[in-house]
Amino acid sequence: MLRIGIVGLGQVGKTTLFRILTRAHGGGLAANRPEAHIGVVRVPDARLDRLAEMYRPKKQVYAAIEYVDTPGSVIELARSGSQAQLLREAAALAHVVRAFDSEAGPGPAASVDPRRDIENVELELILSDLAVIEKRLERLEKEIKKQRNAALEREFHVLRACRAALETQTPLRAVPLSGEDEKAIRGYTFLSRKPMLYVLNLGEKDAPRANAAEEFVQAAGWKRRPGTAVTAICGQVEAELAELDPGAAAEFQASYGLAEPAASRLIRTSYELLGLISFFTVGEDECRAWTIRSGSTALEAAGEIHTDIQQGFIRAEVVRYADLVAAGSLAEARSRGTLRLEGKEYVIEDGEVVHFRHSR
Ligand SMILES: Nc1nc2c(ncn2[C@@H]2O[C@H](COP(=O)(O)OP(=O)(O)O)[C@@H](O)[C@H]2O)c(=O)[nH]1
Ligand SMILES: [Mg+2]
Repeated sequence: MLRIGIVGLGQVGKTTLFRILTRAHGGGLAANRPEAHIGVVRVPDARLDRLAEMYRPKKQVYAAIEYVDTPGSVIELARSGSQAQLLREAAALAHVVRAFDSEAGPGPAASVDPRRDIENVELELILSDLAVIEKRLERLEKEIKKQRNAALEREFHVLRACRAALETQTPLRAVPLSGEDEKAIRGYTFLSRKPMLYVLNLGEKDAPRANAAEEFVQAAGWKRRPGTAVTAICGQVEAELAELDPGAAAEFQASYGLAEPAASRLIRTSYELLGLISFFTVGEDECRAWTIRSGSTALEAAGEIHTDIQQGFIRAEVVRYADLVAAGSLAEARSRGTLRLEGKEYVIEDGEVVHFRHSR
């Protein structure tokens, strides 16, 4: 399962966010490590809810992501060899940035300055990657002198290009690499290459603006960088929301002018940032959302469900979510011609309902 690391300076609301996500979204602690908490969080999806209303299945299964709460400050983690592993294992990082006033500010820099905090953390990730690259380049140079080796030479050139970028303080996620080049350095799990979700943790008075993270971005004059996304949340308010039963929560939410819990939006944004989409399978036993990378083929999607379905793949019956809802059933969608038969190479789109025909 894909894992997202919740990182940030100390006392910015990382654990608060972790609790909100795991409590309000069907989460549970998947594992307990002394140094970290890992929680499985389901991806809210109104489309799946609607499909379940149609089919009344015995089971309804949402897509899920893992979040890991990291201790202390991400700066210490990045500097410490052993603890940096927590960061390396993550497919993406969610950087909680303090935008609320508090007595217990994050260390010596007690003032609220999201842009400064973002840049400090970015710099730390860049320095961490630079240290790894410097060491590796030294060794590679010697090895290449001893014997010609195309793979090592490719790695050498890619790392040199990466180093050049880092030296101008460009994070590696902003460096475009070909598929082959990306493969050559994938094993390093560079920290500045991980997709980054900035989570502005707003004060209570800004809670109604939590839907408008873009406004904050523009006000702060940030340039949008590749591989990043921004969302806002009010940790305090959301923590209270997560404690309430659904009816009271809806009222409380409305009183803050919020259309939906910011946590739902945050989870969806994480999902999009990772380039993930959902397709659905439906039936009386189970209605389920499956996670695939955008651009995946029908054959790859089949493999997500079961290798037997992939190996015995015959055809995929595909209908868009809205067309299925309009038709009311797969049979009716078929007679309306909105249900299509597709082959192995068909690229699945977000929200499609798929039924695999297979020979096993
Ligand atoms: N005022 C305010 N306080 C918050 C908010 N989010 C977290 N806090 C407080 O900030 C402190 C640190 O929060 P915590 O989640 O433990 O931060 P961590 O060190 O990053 O894990 C706690 O006292 C929280 O109650 C918020 O949105 N507004
Ligand atoms: Mg904490």
